[in-house]
Amino acid sequence: MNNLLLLKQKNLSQLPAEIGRPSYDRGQLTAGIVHVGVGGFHRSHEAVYTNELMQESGTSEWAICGIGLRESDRRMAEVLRKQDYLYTLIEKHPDGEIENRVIGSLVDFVLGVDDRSAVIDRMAHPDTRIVSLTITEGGYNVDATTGKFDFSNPDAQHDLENPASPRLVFGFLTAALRKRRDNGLPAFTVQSCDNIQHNGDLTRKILLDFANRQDAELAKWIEDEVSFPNAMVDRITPVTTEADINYLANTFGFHDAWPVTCEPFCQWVIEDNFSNGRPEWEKVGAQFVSDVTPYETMKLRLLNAGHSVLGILGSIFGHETIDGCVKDELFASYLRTFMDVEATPTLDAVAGIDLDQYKDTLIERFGNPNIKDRLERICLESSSKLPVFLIPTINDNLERGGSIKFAALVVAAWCYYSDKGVDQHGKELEIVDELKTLLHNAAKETGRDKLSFLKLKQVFGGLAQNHRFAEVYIEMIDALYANPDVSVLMRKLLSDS
Ligand code: CS2
Repeated sequence: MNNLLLLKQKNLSQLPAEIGRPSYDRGQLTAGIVHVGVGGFHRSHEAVYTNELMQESGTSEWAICGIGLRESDRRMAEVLRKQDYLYTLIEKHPDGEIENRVIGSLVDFVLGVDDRSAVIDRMAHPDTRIVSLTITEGGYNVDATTGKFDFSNPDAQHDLENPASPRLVFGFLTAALRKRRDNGLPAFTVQSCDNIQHNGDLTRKILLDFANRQDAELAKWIEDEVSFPNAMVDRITPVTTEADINYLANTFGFHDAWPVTCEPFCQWVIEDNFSNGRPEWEKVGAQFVSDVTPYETMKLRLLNAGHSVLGILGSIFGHETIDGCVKDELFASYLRTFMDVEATPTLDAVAGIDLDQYKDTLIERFGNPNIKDRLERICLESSSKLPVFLIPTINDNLERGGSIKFAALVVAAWCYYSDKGVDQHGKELEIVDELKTLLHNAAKETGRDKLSFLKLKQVFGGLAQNHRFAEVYIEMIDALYANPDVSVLMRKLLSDS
């Protein structure tokens, strides 16, 4: 590694010609966007759209300052600082073609655990016009039973008592907005980029709940001045591996400690509702619409739920990646049937989109053999994903008398997975979930009470009380606990349908 060129601003001109790089002057940029949660997805999506825009139009006011609020963000902060905030985007096509380019839209990074007031100052800076978020589905601190801000979280109590040194993103947003108001600055837009239905509306509601408890007058100002556009975001971005780092080193002779790998497909549909200006992302492929609802429902219920179907069933079966699942005919046909029979009937028509074609494309995207999207990533934090991706489809089908069995098997398999923590061959599954212990404790009671897992209200709401669902679910539980080879049940459901 010693003789490798390091990815840095001063070395950009020495990179091999086939590596794309910023042609704009990074020294002239100001950070109009402050982004909380700089992981793979932000770096394959918003940062890329913004990079393309700067490349195309020469705009200089919308560079991005990254923010990390957790100790686990320290490595990203360090890597980016060493690389002048540059990183490589490795776009992998299904035919084996790979396009590489260095992205230059990130220009700074503030690590909140080291300096909380620096985060507030950055958000309150006159240059900042948008604060965007990828804090994951679980990061919104929603109390699942009330749908409101969860004040029982100890960090929320801390934030109420220590407004100048908060821990949760909502504490930071409140403190920064207070500072802007007091300094006579316009509010920024808060732009969620997470996979949540009406992500902007939810962010608004949760932030107002919190701000109201702290300072009702400020909450009123936020209500009047801050925009929260809803958006649908999409680009499959697997976890970066050593192999990605080695690929750049071995093929092109430079060292990037944390590149991002992704598929070529990319989509961003945004409601055009910004309080303090916005980049012209439509010039580089984003779509601005007045109502994003049908797009987000389509994506959450087909793509994200499709991932969860494969992730949970595939994990128990012993598959390792999404492309591995869709190469297996049984899994591919189960996925398509779930989409056609259970998810699609709950969707509204989407202007300009043919749903059959959308599903075909999804299956092609999932099958991209060069995107090794591991099922561990898909199953990560299932307890905050399934309530958004899958359970609304079940509830809609219960209401409309539609099919529920394909989704019910996923829930039953999730119970088995949480209970045993191994696949059908006894191989350990690494479960990473905020509610891991709760899920495990409920699932392991299944022998005594077949509905114990389903009774977890914070995940399933009132599903256990629904007789039709409970009956189908119990049938699946019985079958799965008798024989954990999930493919037998999958085959049976497909042949019955
Ligand atoms: C995945 C998403 O987290 C998940 O379970 O479904 O990360 C998915 O890859 C992205 O939303 C694609 O846009």
